[in-house]
Amino acid sequence: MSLKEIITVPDPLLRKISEPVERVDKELLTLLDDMLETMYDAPGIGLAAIQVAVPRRVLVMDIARKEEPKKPFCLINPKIVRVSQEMSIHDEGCLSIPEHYAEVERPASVTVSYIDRDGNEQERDFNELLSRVVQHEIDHLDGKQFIDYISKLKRDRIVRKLKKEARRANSVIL
Ligand code: GNR
Ligand code: NI
Repeated sequence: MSLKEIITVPDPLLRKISEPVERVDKELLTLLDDMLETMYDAPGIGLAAIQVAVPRRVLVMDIARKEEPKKPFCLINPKIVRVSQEMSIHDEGCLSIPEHYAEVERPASVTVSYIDRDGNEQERDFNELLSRVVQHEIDHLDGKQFIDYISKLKRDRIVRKLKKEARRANSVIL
């Protein structure tokens, strides 16, 4: 297992539409393990493959608290097949948009079809925080980020700050 580097805005890779996985093989299972390790290390409660620069439709999640046993989810080729009419507003953050948060309105619950790490087709309802995270991660697979839901003014301000930080980080190395 190994830690992967998490890419951040404005890396253009984050806008890429990820490709479906064709088979669940050893290489994919290693990617999933590396993603889980990277997510726990960050720490975060979700991670999409594109955030570690792999344009494949896979995501991992775990919303268990530090003191609770781990409860990892690995979803391959996830697809939202049903959304609730009820909506919910919640503060979101993103490991690829460090230190910025915004309220986002999304369906309160969703039903997602996916392939699990044993290669079996699954369909599952997600509510509350897991619903929030699974929608956030599936957005990443389509090149979308939570800042796409906020005003252009707020989005531009966040992107400008992150660009400035990226320049600063680069010049420290150079
Ligand atoms: O760690 C994360 N927390 C979070 C909080 C509210 C809504 C979504 C998330 S996902 C985020 C990790 C991440 O960036 N996943 O893509
Ligand atoms: Ni994110």
